[in-house]
Amino acid sequence: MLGKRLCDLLNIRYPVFQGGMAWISPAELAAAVSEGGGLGIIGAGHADAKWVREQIQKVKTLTTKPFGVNVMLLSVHVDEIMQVVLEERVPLITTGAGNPGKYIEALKARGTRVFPVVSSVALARRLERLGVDGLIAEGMESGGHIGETTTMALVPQVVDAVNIPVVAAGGIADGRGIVAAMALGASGVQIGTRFITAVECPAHMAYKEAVIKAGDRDTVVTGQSTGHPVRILRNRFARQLQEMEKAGISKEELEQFGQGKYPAAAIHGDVEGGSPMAGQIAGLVRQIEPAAVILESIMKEAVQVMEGLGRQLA
Ligand code: TUI
Repeated sequence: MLGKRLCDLLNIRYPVFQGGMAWISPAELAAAVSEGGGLGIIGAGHADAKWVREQIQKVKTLTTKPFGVNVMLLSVHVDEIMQVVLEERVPLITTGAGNPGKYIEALKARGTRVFPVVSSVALARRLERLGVDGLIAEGMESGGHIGETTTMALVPQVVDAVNIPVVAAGGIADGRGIVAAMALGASGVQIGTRFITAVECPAHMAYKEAVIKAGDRDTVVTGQSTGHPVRILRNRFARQLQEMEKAGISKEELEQFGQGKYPAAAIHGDVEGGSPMAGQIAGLVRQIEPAAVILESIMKEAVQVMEGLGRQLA
């Protein structure tokens, strides 16, 4: 069975984490993914602690299966959110956009498993020493805030550097991607972009349609010059940002211009003027389907691909 070690550790059926995407991964999506056999994850993003507590309490009413919370470490609410996670005894957290080192001891003491996202071997090693339960090695194919290394290159290097389970993220949206990640030594995968088009995902329909319409070259990385590289669907906002960067506009003004642009796209549907984050694998996403159907079809495909490969090599 694929990913058995991770499934046994976390008490889940399929070794698939749903990426905890800011604004568009509330309790409904997380519960649908967990009910479907994966690990549903509430995306805290920039939300405050009260919202995060409400979502955790709601997910507990919607499923008895394990779930997670993604804590975005650049959030101004991060300390209060960690407090809520402790109080609510969340089974697992993932972290993004920073080093969660100072929170690990308290989380472990409460039995919350910690799977930080890393984009480098150095941080992976440091966090293993601090006692995290696993890592998510996220390549630059991902949507949103990214590192510099591709999934193909990052995953085997992180796998070789540590002795804890590694979940691969970035550029994975189907069964082939799952098998490829496992071949690189990953124990599981994290999928974000494909779940934007899940029926249970509250992303605006225009955002879902933009993901479905996107082709292989339709994402760009914004914010390189401000030190916060963020991959989004290619649009007017990205072109405007690029022009401002070329014109030498200050970092502060660029960041100001980017403020609030993600909810504008994700929730209000302004996919041209906003910042619709998506990974390079958007070109592979074709339809709106329930989360459970996505999980069943990618796992069925993964098993078929594995069997096919076995026959080719035998
Ligand atoms: O976090 C993400 N993806 C995100 S977060 C986000 S919200 C945001 N808003 C404005 C600016 C930036 C972000 C949208 N998408 N993915 C996980 C991830 N974490 N990718 C890369 C990293 C990362 C980067 C550096 C993790 C650790 C890290 O370490 C820095 C250090 O302290 O060593």
